[in-house]
Amino acid sequence: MDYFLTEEQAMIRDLARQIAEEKIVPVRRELDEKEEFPREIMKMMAQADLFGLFIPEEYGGLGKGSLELCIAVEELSRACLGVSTTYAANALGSYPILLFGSDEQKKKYLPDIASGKRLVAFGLTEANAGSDAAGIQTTAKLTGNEYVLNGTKQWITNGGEAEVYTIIALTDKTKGPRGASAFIVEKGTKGFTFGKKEEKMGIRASSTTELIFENCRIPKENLIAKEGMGFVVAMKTLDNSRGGVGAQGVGVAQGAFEEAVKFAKQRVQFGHPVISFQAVQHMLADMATDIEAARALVYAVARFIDSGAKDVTKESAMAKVFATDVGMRVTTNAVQVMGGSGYMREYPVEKMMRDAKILQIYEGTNQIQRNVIGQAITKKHK
Ligand code: COS
Repeated sequence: MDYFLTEEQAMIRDLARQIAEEKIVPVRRELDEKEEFPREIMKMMAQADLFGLFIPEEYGGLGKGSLELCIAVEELSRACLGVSTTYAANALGSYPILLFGSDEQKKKYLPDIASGKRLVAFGLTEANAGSDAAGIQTTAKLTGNEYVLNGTKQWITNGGEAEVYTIIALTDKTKGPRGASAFIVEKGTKGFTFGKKEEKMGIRASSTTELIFENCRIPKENLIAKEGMGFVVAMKTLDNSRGGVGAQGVGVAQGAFEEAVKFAKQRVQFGHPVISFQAVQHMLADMATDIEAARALVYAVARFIDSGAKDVTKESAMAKVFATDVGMRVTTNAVQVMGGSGYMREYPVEKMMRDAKILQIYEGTNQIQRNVIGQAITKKHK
């Protein structure tokens, strides 16, 4: 379907697709099996200016928006969700600075993010604060000119690999979500270490670790916005990035669908290619329809965000929940269409199905997204 992309948006799509097909597809299985971080691929993406897409021109980026980022994320996800997660989590980690940082903070960090020199990670989740994000226990205490951080963040994408971390911690334990604040912490700061690299079901090329803060002192200038604004920074960050998770769902679904069609044309049973059977065609028809609907919603929400709309909470949750459910459904059905072959590691769809599962979990489970949408509807109609 024609999504009326500008010439520039089509160029971004073609560039990301070329990198995906030439550089990612040949190594994705190896990266998955060895749980290897895609450092070389990140370098190539940096050379292609893909890290600068969403960074304003005045800070060394290309000044594009959510739609361009979603287009790039979709193409990378069509090849490998492990790689696209690394790339998308960098944007997630950058949003607190981009949306709420001071001019000094932006000048200090955004140019290196735009060039791909420094990778970013976002640290909100803790052992006892997943869906209940306001339940974090990591603290940040102002002592003289420094904040002292204590606590542990869990399951942080790009952990250990990123140079810059945007962290949500409590500056006032008595105030609940209103006692949270956002900070920038650089790798190498004394008292900031990493836990072991997690072993995951999917997206195994991406790095996931704990972030451990033990009397970690950071300059007070590293506070983002004001004390007490941390929960809002986190929520607005997620509002801006959840569409990108939707784009991951579209991309992985597209990749799996193409594999299933290719296979169904070649596989002969009962004397005919299996694609000639109506049972298979109906599955492929549903998969193709799901993908178009998800892409249309993700692009529409990205355009809505780029229009400067103030409140995109409900819409970004809708894009995330719909497109990632599609990602899971389509990858599962791609395995089904390919039968025994689909289940074998020789073909890429078993990896795609394993990878897709995380999309229904991270950046807020799909149950939480439905809560968010439900709360927005309730608020509007009360
Ligand atoms: N934008 C701006 N402010 C927001 C907001 C948003 N999208 N969502 C919530 N807030 C504000 C609320 O307005 C409220 O402010 P006040 O205290 O001034 O009224 C405050 O934040 C707390 O909101 P709420 O009471 O809704 O918080 P809950 O503790 O009930 O949180 C949700 C519920 C669903 C919002 C939250 O826990 C959530 O999104 N969980 C999933 C977290 C997640 O995505 N984790 C993944 C980590 S990153 S991979």
